[in-house]
Amino acid sequence: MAATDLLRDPDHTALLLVDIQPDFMNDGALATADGDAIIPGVRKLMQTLPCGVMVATQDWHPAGHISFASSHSGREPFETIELHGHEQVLWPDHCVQGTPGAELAPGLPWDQVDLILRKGCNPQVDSYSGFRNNWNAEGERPAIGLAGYLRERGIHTVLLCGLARDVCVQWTAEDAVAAGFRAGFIWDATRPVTHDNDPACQQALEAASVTIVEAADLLA
Ligand code: VGL
Ligand code: ZN
Repeated sequence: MAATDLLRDPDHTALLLVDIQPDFMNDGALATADGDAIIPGVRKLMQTLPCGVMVATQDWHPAGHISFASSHSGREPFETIELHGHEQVLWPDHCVQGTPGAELAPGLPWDQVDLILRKGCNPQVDSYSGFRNNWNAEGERPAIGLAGYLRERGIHTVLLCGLARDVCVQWTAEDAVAAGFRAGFIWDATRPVTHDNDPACQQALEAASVTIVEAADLLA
């Protein structure tokens, strides 16, 4: 799908701002590759992209969250374990509820956002996507309300930006398509936690029918 097709119907299009929080930015607890660099582009999108709804997600973990390496004795950040039958990366402590690193990043017009949706609040389950938690002990990925919200607002297309490209933005985009939305992934308004994941990330997005676009294509 061409970028211009994604913007055919601004009233029915939402901008999703995924996890733009200090802990994912330069010098953050779980820094992406130059996350700071997306801020001017995201600001421009928030100010000028014609869309009916803006939603921000916020990674929001209780202290001692199961995804933290520090919660597993003898484990280091970025090791993987099996959790509820699936591979789980163990992360450095990040986005702990109420801490400065968990706030929405400074320098963006958050007042204009319609909905701020917090995720990752269950101490025993991780949550990458803004639509669903990762798998729980019952092998389910319970939805957290975003699809219903967007549908009630008449949205059929979502445009995604934020952090991290290869984790939460990717999972949110894939789940958006699975929930029946058209999805555009604004590549240059994202940054990865793992740089060599870019080809795999692109492939996964294409396989999921997510359209990869550049901000300039949408603002032209
Ligand atoms: C994220 C790892 C752990 C993200 C959140 O926002 O991409 N990554 N928690
Ligand atoms: Zn997290």
